[in-house]
Formats: sequence, C-alpha cells, structure tokens
Amino acid sequence: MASSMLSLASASASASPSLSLHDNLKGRVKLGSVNFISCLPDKTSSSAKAKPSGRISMTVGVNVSRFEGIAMAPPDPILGVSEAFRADTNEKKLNLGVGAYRTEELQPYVLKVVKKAENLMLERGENKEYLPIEGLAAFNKATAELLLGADNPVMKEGRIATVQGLSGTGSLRLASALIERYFPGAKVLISSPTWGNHKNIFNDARVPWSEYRYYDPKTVGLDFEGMVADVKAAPEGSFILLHGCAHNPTGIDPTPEQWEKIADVIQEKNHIPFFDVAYQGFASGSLDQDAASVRLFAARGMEILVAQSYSKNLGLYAERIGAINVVCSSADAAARVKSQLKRLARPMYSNPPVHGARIVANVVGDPALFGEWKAEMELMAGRIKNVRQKLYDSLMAKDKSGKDWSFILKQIGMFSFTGLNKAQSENMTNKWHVYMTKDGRISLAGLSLAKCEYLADAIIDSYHNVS
Ligand code: KET
Repeated sequence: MASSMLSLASASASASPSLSLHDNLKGRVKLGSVNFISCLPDKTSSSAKAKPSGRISMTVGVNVSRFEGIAMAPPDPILGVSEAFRADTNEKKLNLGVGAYRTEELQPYVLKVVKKAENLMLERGENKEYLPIEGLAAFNKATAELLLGADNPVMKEGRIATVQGLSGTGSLRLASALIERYFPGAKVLISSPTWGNHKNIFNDARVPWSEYRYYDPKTVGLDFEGMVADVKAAPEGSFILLHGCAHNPTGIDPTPEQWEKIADVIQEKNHIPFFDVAYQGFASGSLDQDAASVRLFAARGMEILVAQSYSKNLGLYAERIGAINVVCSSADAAARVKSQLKRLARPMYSNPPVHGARIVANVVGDPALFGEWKAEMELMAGRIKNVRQKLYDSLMAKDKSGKDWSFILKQIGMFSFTGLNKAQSENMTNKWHVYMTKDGRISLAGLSLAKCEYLADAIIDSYHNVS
C-alpha cells in the first residue's frame, strides 16, 4: 500500500463511504465521512498550499492506497486449488485439482526427450534475439503438421495461418481478439460444462458466448441430441468451440459417427468450428488418433480455428508454448488472416518466447527424438489409464451400495468427472485433504496407484454421507 501525506481538509464534506473513479482520478480518496485529499499527485492540494478557511486543516501521515476501490478477486477455481493445497500441512493431502502430470511418486515430470532437446540447444549456443511476431518458423511448421498431418492438402496448398501463441490459453485469447475485431457480434458457443477459463477468455475479449448442451448427468454421458439441437439453433455463422479430444472436464468425447453428424450441422448452418486441442496424444497415447476430429473437419474443406497447447503432451506447462491455426479456403485468405493475427499480437505481447518453441521444433524435427516422445507420451497416458482402472476397482470393492462406477472407465484423458456436487467436493477437501475443483472434477494425472484406495474411501464417504 502506498503511503501518502494527506491533508485533512474537511471533516464533514461527504457522507459517502464509497470511492468513485472520478475522485480517484483526481487524487481524492473519501474514507467514511472524512474527505482526504492526497497532496502528492495533485499539486493544487498539496499540504503546503492547503489554507485553513474556517475548516479543520492538518497534515497527517496515513497509509491510503489509490487502489482502495479495488475489491479482492476470488481465487481461480483451478489454479487457486493448488494454492490451497500448498497451505495444507496434512501429510495425507492429495492435489487432484490442476491438470498436471505427476509420476507414481507424485512428483512433477520433465520428459527425457525435453532434456535431450535442451542439451542440444545448449550445445548449439543459440542466441536470444527476438522472434518474429508470428513466432519460430520451424515450430509453426512442425505444429501445423502435427495437427493435420504433413501430407494434408491444407498444408500443400498453403491454406493455413499458424501463429505461435502463449500456450493454449494465449492462443485462444488471440483467436478471440480476431473474432472480436473481424466478426463483431458473432457468438461463440461453448459446451456445458467446459474448461472454466473459456468463459473468462471470451468475456475479457468482449466476445459474446452461450452454451450448448453436452453432459447428461442422467446417463453420465454425452447429450448428443441436445448438443446437435443447440448447434442447429445458434445464429448462422456462429463459432462452435469444440474440444479436439479428452473433453475437459467431463472426459466424454463424441464417437467418430457423432463427429460426422456434428460436422454436418456446423456446415449446414455456416458455423465456424473452433477447436481447443490441449491434449493431443494424451487421450489415446496416439497423436494421430487424437487429431482425428480436427482432420475430419479439414477433409471436408471447412474453414477452422484450432488452438494448440504443449503444456500436457510435452509437459511444457511453464514454457507457455502453443499455437493458433486458422485453416482458410485459400492461401490468399490465410496470408491475410496471418497478417492480422500478427497485428493483434504485436501490441499485446510483441512476440512469443523462444525456448519452448525450440524444444518442440527439435523434438518433432528429429525422427529419433520424435519416436522417443511418442513412447513417453504412451507411458504417461498408460499410467493415467492404470490409476483409472485401480480407482474403479477400489470403488467397486469398497462400495456395497450397488452404485455403478463404470463411467470412470469410460471417460478419456487426464480427468474424471466424478458427479460429486459442490458440498461433496468440499467434503473431499475439508475432511479428506483431497484437493479438487468444486465441479466434481479430479485430475487422475495427480493420482498414484498407492493412493487409489484412500481416494476411493474419500469418494464413497462424500457421495453417501454428504447431500
Ligand atoms: N484448453 C483446455 C481444454 C485446458 O484444459 C487447458 C488447461 C488449456 C486449454 C490451457 O492450457 P495452457 O497451459 O494455457 O496451454 N487446463 C488445465 C490447466 C489450467 O486450468 O490452466 C486444467 O484444466 O487444469
């Protein structure tokens, strides 16, 4: 808090305890019924010039912030869980909040292939000059090829605008800025539920959004009819946000047949599909299989937006490396879109960081490293599948109520959507020290085989004993 010398000019000027923006800008801060005038930014009200004119006037030293009118923001529903976890001293605590991969020992994991790529980079002694606004050319090529396949006609025809972004979030934000500028009033439709940050991103970019039905709590599955009906009912030319694979938080993906029908409706209504691909390779263990949804739309010749992230599949969370791709119907349109993405990026963050981009380019560009990455990704995806199975087995063995827990096995990716409500999720944390998001999502990537039984006890208690 900034410390200011204040002149107490009037003890009766205002009865309003609130701080108005106007007052704040003029350097005046109203506190209760006392009107303080800061001497520092407003020369006319300096204590030296404050003249007594029948009013009480004295100089006092008080800690008063210009930010008095700013309320405390609530903790982030996902990243705030990690903060609460760190503050807990109980030795049984378990962090199943954020989607970040841990080893069986519950330690963060740096992929071996990443360390090898970093060693290569050190050996080469690469410089730290600014990247171009669109990012590292070798990364942009590699990331688009990974998404669509190197032999995809879109690549050959130069119909894709790829710009390196600040991981998945930054890439989504850049795409939102493009929508806000060039499609004013167009709506983005997001699934209900979706990753919590989607709404924040569109709100901050001033892009209107609404939800389409996705999760059906009765079947603990996809509400396909509802989804299709809502996409159909959206104003023509809407952006339809789709999770490329491993839907977060539900872990429920459409089947290949359902993807075809979703593409039909989107095409019929002239909507623009907008994919968020944060888990390529993490859902099935195969990069190609997990990109099948996007490739299906591309094969129809549709124009598509795709945000990519390397946080999970290469474990590059803190490097903030990802991309925004816009597949266009012509190379000419792609060139123009790319120029505008650069124009939007320049005043926001100028140009992206180089380290993560070089790691991805080195790994994907070297056949041996690429092979090693795929093997490590399969290992990570496999460990998550193992804990998924063990959690299910533990629940079935311990819970004698006859409840069907098989949905846990059907879900895909890092998460399990347990169906626990807010109160039950709070019980998981308050009583069992299991940290998770309040929507009932648990990150299986933060679970070990050794902790599955403990977690099953916590879930059974919360599910049956808390309403
Ligand atoms: N999309 C989805 C669907 C997603 O789950 C995440 C991250 C991102 C994009 C962005 O990740 P980035 O690190 O910006 O590339 N999700 C996890 C972390 C977070 O909330 O930031 C999570 O859901 O736990």
